[in-house]
Amino acid sequence: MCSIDINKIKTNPVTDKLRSGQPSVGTWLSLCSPAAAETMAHIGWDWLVVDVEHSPVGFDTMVNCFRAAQLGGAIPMARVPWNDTIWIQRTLDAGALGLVVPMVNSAEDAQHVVGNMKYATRGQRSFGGSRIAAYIDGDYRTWTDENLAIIVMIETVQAVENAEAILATEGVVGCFIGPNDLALSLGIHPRETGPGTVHEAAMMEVLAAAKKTGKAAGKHCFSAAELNLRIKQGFQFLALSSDLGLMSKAAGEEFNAIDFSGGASTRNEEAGKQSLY
Ligand code: 3PY
Ligand code: MG
Repeated sequence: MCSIDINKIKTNPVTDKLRSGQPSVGTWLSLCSPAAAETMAHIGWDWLVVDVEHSPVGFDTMVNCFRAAQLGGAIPMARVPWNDTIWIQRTLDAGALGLVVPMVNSAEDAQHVVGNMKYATRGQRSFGGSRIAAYIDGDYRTWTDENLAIIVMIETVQAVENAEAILATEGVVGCFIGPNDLALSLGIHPRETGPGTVHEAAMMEVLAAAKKTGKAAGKHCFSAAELNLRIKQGFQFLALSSDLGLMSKAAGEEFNAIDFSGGASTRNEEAGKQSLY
């Protein structure tokens, strides 16, 4: 038989890094494209999150994005559309090695996430196998106990108030701040954020809760400059933009660098600025 060597996954490097206090950086996949996922995986990100909450990705395409991410060497993850038993179970069975779960507002919500991601007796995930089990070094069922990256989103005022209880929930590996929804919940525009704002103060409260509970705090960042600052502050699970955002930004910058004096096209000051991520 002729075969190629596909290394088995021993532990989840994302979970390992977060538990040992290191930063772990990835990006979002919003383009619904396995080809984009594969290209992104080769860049070197630790993980790639398929955004099933805010992109029009279909289930089959999500699975192909997981395959492409893994082939390129990135840990395949997803953001499920909601804290929902069926979505969590099906997405894990489809091959995600970690989930980002939106709108987790209380310890009870966090327990719901953990319970749905763990098999009995730690939780109530039904055991039907997962396509990624074939790539795990060992028994997938027991591997998941310690290795799935369980990331809960803190993106409302209520969640900030409950951050310590949410993060203290057994099984939660870390949290991820959604800056846009947090801004809306605070009653401000998503652009009215940054140093000196109520938004920044709320984020620092979440970071303090993470430090107190020994869990990882994270955030969606808009630029590498911001991401570098967040690492210095102690944030760990950090996303930089998305495939869509990065493509749009790069294309906009290149487009506007064209010499339009001969009338080839018209400069577009808004190019590349439409997408937040
Ligand atoms: C938000 O900004 O609300 C997000 O969910 C980012 O991922
Ligand atoms: Mg959000």
